[in-house]
Amino acid sequence: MNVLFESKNGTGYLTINRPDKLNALNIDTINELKETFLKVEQDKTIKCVIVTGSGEKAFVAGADIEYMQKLTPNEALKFARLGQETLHLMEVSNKPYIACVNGYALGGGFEVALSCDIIFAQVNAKFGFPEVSLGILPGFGGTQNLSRLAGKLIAKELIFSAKMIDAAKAKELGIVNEIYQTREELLSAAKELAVQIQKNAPLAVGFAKRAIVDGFGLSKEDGLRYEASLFGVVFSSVDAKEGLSAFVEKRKPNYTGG
Ligand code: CO8
Repeated sequence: MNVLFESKNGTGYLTINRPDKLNALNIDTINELKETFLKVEQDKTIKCVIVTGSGEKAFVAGADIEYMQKLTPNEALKFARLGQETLHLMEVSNKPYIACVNGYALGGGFEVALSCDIIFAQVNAKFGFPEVSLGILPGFGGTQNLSRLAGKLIAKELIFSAKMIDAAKAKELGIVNEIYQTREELLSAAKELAVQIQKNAPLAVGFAKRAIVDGFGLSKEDGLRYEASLFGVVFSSVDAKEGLSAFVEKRKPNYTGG
């Protein structure tokens, strides 16, 4: 299995698992990722997902170069579309995805992290887009997602130069939420955040994600209208009634997801 998945107490733990190849994404790994994301969507008990890589050295060192080398241009285009569609499943999901970047996050690996909602990094993390040094360009959404997250100037500098940056620089550029010293600290911080997210009303968290992710491409005015329409829908939910009543009645809310 190139992708390991288990769920415990409402949190899904997804591990990209080809440590001998620094978790490089070949077609089997992309297909397994896609299957896993689709399963997560169907499982109502999973409220949040943590994504990491196997081994000590890498989150994901990119798309599998040996695999890509054998592709025809048409197959490469299809591979890029499959990778984009697969990673996009995290963005269209209402469940928050937390990347735990434990080492190299290069090319397609950086793109996996950029498709997550929160990025935590271990101090040894290295981010970069080496593609142009290989004669290709990012193809799993990197040009779009990095410029949206960090701005076009930063995206152009990193993508044109193919240079790697460390976790501290990535945090300075707003690409990383927090940095942790050890892998244990990294995973336990992600778990703690997942627990904190799960205490909240799932529909409200999901709709807040929609407002931020889908609203990003809209004009401010349209974004505000979109936010208000989502607010109206969430306001009619069982959990909204429960949350507001619990506050007034000075008790803890009991959210059911309705
Ligand atoms: N693909 C395939 N194998 C890889 C990859 C990769 N991306 N990265 C590492 N490996 C393999 C190595 O070949 C090696 O295998 P083996 O032991 O069988 O020789 C093993 O993993 C360990 O790697 P190294 O010995 O190289 O480890 P080092 O610690 O010396 O170096 C590096 C670590 C710096 C991360 C180095 O491995 C490296 O430069 N890797 C390639 C990084 C890279 O260029 N990534 C970007 C790939 S392109 C991409 O992601 C495009 C995405 C969009 C695709 C669009 C579809 C067409």
